[in-house]
Amino acid sequence: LLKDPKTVAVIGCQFRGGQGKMGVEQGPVHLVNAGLLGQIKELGWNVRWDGYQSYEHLEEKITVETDPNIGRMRRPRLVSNVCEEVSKTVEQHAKEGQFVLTLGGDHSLGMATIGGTLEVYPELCVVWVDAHADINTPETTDLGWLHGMPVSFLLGISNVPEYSWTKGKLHPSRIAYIGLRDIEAGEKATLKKLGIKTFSMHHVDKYGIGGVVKMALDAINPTRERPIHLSFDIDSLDPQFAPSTGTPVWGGLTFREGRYICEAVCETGKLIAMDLVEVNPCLTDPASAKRTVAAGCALVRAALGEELL
Ligand code: B3U
Ligand code: MN
Ligand code: MN
Repeated sequence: LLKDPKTVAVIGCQFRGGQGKMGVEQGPVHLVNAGLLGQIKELGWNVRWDGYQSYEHLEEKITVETDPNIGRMRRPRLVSNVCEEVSKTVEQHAKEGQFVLTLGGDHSLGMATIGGTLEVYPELCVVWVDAHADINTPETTDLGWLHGMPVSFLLGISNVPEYSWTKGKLHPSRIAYIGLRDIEAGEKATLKKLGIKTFSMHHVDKYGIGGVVKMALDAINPTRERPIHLSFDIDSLDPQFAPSTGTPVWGGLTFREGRYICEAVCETGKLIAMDLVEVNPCLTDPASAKRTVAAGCALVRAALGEELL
C-alpha cells in the first residue's frame, strides 16, 4: 500500500492556535525528548524527521488584531493558514509513499493531516479516537475554538470562504469515532443527521474494545481494502492515564484499550498515517506530564507494529 513501506515521515507541529491553552505546542518536543524517534527506528522503520514546524512566520503576520472572530470562530485565519501549510506537507510525504506521523499541537490539525492524505488516497477512511466529536460548525460551536471543528471541514459541512482550501471530500460513511463521551447537542444532531458511526464509552463497556474496533472497521472499511488514517486525540484516554491534556474528561479509555485500537488498526496492514494530538505537557506536575507523554509514545509504537513483531 505504501510505496516506501519502511519509512515514517514525522512532522512536529508546534501549534496551539485552535484552542485557548498554552503548552500544547510543546507536545512534539516532549514526545521526541522521550525518545520516540529512536523507538520507531527500533521497530525497523527509517525515520524521516521533518523537524519542528513552528509557524512563527504566520503568527507574526496574522495577529489577534488582524484576525478577528468570524462569527463565533476564534483565530480563524491563523488556523486556516497553518492548516493549509501542514496539509501540503502531509500530502507531499504521502505522495512519496511514506507513512505520515503528525505530532500535535491541537486537533484543529486534523483538517490538515486528513485533508493531505485524502488528496493521495481518495478511498481513505478515518478512525477518530477522541473524547470529543470535533464536528462543530461555525453555527453550532459554543466556545469557538477550531480544535472542536476539524471534522466539519473535512466533511464539507462548514462553509467559510477563508477555508476554501479545505475540499470537504470525506464522505460521512468513511469516518468512525471511538471513545466519545463529551458531545454537544449541536454535534449530536449533526452526527445523527449524517448517520456517522459513533462508538462512545458506553459501547466500549458494552461490547469490549475488540468488538468496537471490529464494528468500526466493518462500517467504514468492510473488506479492509481502504487505506486508514488514525487520528488519535490523547484525551480519549482516561485522565488517570493521560492527565496532561487541555480538556480531560473522566470515564475514558484505559491505556490498554487505547493501545488495542492502535494494534488492531495496524494489524489490518492498511494504516498509512497517524496523528497524535492534544498532548499538553505544561498543564500538570512533571510526573503526570511524563506519564501522558509515555502513553503517547506507546500508542505510536503500537500503531507502527510493536505488537506484531
Ligand atoms: N466540544 C467542545 C470541547 C472540545 C472539543 N475538543 C476538545 N474540546 N478538545 C468544543 O470546543 O467544540
Ligand atoms: Mn480532538
Ligand atoms: Mn478531545
